[in-house]
Amino acid sequence: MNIVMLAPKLIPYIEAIRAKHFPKAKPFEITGIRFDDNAMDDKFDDLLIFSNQATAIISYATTVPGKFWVQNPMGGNDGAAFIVPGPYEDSHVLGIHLKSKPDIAHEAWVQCGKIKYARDVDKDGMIDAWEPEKNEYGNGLNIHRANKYGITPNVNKWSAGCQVSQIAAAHEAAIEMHKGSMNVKTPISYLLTEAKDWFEFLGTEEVKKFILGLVE
Ligand SMILES: [Ca+2]
Ligand SMILES: [Ca+2]
Repeated sequence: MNIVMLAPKLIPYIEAIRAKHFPKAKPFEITGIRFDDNAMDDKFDDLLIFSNQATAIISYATTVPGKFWVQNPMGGNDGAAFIVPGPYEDSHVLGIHLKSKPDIAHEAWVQCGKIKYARDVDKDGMIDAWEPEKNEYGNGLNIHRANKYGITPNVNKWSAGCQVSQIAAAHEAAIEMHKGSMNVKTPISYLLTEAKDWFEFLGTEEVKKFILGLVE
């Protein structure tokens, strides 16, 4: 299936929002937008934007874990990990997601820097104010795809805290974009935003509608 959403007109907005957090732009960047903090619906209702200076690839995605891992935290942890919105400089590098599981393993962006996250200790699928944030390294909060082909309907087990693209073709196209834009051994910087962060740049509160409206 070939459903890759390209939005070159999004580039000035991405540059503006990223310039608030990063001193220098990189030739390839990943920006997430969390629209819905609630993990219990198992929906790919967030967006991941992969961009170089010329164009952006948009994929429907999740930036929160799926219900299964909320209720059954991975590795005996007290709650599923939710990345805290914010800028993460040199946070990911191109590599293999879940190298140890050949049936799932695939090329993706693996965590190589510090990423702040919170654990959903009461397992309600949301991060509450009392659930403390951590600042940790090497926790495998990767940026990868769901099913190898097509469009995966629900999050299910695909995210225990990773940022996951719903559209396989968009993930593949983004990897090609990365390889064509810069040395893939150099880490890239992930920025996780929320819809409200975009209001001042877009001039509308209908952030998702506006961004998808830029797709060519
Ligand atoms: Ca959701
Ligand atoms: Ca909670």
